[in-house]
Amino acid sequence: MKKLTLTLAASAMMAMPFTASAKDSSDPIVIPIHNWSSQIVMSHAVGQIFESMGNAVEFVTTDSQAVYESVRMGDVALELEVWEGAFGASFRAALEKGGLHDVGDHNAVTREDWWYPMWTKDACPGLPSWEALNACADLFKTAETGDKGRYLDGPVDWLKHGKERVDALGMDFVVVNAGSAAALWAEIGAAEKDKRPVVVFNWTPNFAEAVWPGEFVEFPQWVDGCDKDPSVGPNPNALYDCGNPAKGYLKKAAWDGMKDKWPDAYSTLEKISFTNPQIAEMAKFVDIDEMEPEEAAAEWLANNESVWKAWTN
Ligand code: TMO
Repeated sequence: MKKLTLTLAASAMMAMPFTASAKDSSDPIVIPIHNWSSQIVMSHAVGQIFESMGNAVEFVTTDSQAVYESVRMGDVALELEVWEGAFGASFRAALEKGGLHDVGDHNAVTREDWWYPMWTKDACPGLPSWEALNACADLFKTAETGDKGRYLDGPVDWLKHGKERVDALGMDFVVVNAGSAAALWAEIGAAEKDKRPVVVFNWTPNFAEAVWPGEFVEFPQWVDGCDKDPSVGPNPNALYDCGNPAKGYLKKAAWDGMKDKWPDAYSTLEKISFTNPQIAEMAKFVDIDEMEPEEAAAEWLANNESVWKAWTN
């Protein structure tokens, strides 16, 4: 009797490898959360997808650069939004050390850079060139920045190197770091009333493009090495004398151990791919509709079952 059971179990197992894979660990899959809305909502959406497959999930708020070290060490299992412009350097550094890998790109094109709402161009018609912006620096003067223009950069952990760029290109701007993404939207919103010229850090895909028509400032085109080799870019003696990539990637990354520990979840992660409009909508649910991230994620999943169900089998 015992022997028969074993034989049945063995034959059942032999029939399985190409259908259901090995069972995922019951340990929670730890997903890192950062400080911009699409990443937070996407992380909850993917967490809810994993839960629908029977996995346990935990969220932890982490620094958006240090997270690559956390993924590499297996302290968190994955990262869902590796933006080339902001995180390419930290991601590549962690890849070289080993312990994490590239799980493929979302079907999205990203850009992160200096940006202005369209009314700014009425006051400075030579835009979007950075030289024209610089010639209009007076328009952006504030009490805080004296005789220089004010550029509101992202929170420091996004490492946009705005100050280095201003120095490298000899611009008449002072770089101020926003305390949060919300401070960027508040700056644009406040300027909108009297159509005051402003230039702030922004990115796409994001909800903002549906609210405020605008453009990115065109800096010297990004070339590989601009952040590593001073001779690359127009200033032979400086790093960061280029814009960010204008057609950047958006990648997924995972801890090397994820595949063995949670093979079903890993196989879903491989298939996950969000588009620009889907990512912008996730941000909109929070930044315009004022939903909580968990709620926004649930709403997105409820509206898009045919998209994500296909990733789970
Ligand atoms: C990393 N971010 C999308 C905020 O530029």
